[in-house]
Amino acid sequence: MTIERIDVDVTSPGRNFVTAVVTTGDGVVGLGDGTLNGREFAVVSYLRDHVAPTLIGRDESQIESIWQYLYRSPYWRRGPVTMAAVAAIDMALWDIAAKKAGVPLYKLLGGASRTGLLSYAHASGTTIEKLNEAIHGYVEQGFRAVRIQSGVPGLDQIYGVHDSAPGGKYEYEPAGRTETGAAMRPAEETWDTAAYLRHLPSVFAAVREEFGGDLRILHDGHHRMSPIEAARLAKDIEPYAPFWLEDCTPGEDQTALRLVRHHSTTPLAIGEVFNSVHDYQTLITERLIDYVRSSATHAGGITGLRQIMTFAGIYGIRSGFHGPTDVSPVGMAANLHLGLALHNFGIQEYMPHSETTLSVFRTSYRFEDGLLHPGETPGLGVGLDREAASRYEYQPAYLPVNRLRDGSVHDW
Ligand code: GCO
Ligand code: MG
Repeated sequence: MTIERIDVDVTSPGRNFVTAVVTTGDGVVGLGDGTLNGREFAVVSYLRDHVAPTLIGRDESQIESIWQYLYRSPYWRRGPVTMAAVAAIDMALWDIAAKKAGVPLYKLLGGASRTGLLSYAHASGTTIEKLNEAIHGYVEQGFRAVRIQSGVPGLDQIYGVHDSAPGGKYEYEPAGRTETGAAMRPAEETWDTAAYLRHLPSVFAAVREEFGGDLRILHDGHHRMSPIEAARLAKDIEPYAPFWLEDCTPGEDQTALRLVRHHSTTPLAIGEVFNSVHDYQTLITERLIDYVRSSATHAGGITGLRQIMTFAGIYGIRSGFHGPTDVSPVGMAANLHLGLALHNFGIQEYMPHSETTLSVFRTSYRFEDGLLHPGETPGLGVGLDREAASRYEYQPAYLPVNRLRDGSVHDW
């Protein structure tokens, strides 16, 4: 059969999502996530104006060939916008292939290599006490791994930190905006790396003391440190046996991690802003990381992410796929099907979507006893209620900007 039409849906049930809806001549519909937080319409235009017209009438079962065509034919390769668009189409084609085969997608990717995917939750608190309270909540829900982010004395709002109501849902969403007259800008935060480096080891110490050695604890440095600062942090938290330290330096400088590795055995994870296997070349061949942080949504879909994981597998590097709420339920399902099938799976980030989001995207994945499972529905197992989706109009929103105390722009 062939691709008959490609629609690109934009909806904002709680936050913005971009979804490619691919329909074949025999009426099978596949979904693909192309959400790029804060740059959604760049992907929409790439898909609508430049990709969709070239694919009508193509054999939808030629997934690899179409991936290579979209990657190589425009001449301009890689980049987050391009690769999110490639991802949206690739996921939709895999969804169609598995629906036609009548099997959950993981069965086309090699079948289940495990019973479920170890997952980590986001725990945070403005103080160590509130953080510990949040961790207790997740442990009670069955999580065996948590990411810990804590407030830093002297700094106001910072990345990843939010107090949730005791027992309540964690719905931290950094994308927003400020409006003054005609101007619409991202919010601004103030950052001080020295204050953070002084405080964080005490957070790790307190969490280990409260929860003992079994709980896996992770932390996201969110690109803010220089290589030598990151080396110091990795060394200072090493006694508390972190599961990983994520994005300790800005990812585009692959060689920065040599210095961090040189000083510490803290496992490192990087790559949520990467979009191709080439972004990982040095990191993988020099064994500078332990976990790949890409998502199917931002790394060219299942085909792109699988390339990365095949390469990483040769070096014993495992997956830790990106799963924040700006990866849609469709993108999350793609991560889960691939993760279940991969040999070198490590852990999966799990930030549950809001009830509003889940009233539009109907999922069949499940979380039980600390493990996620993609479910047995044929395809990706996610349905999009397009009628409900059309009621949630796009809301312009941007990730915050970070400034040092003297006003200079810093990495957020
Ligand atoms: C994570 C990420 C996210 C990003 C977000 C940006 O580890 O989950 O760092 O929280 O900030 O995906 O859109
Ligand atoms: Mg991160």
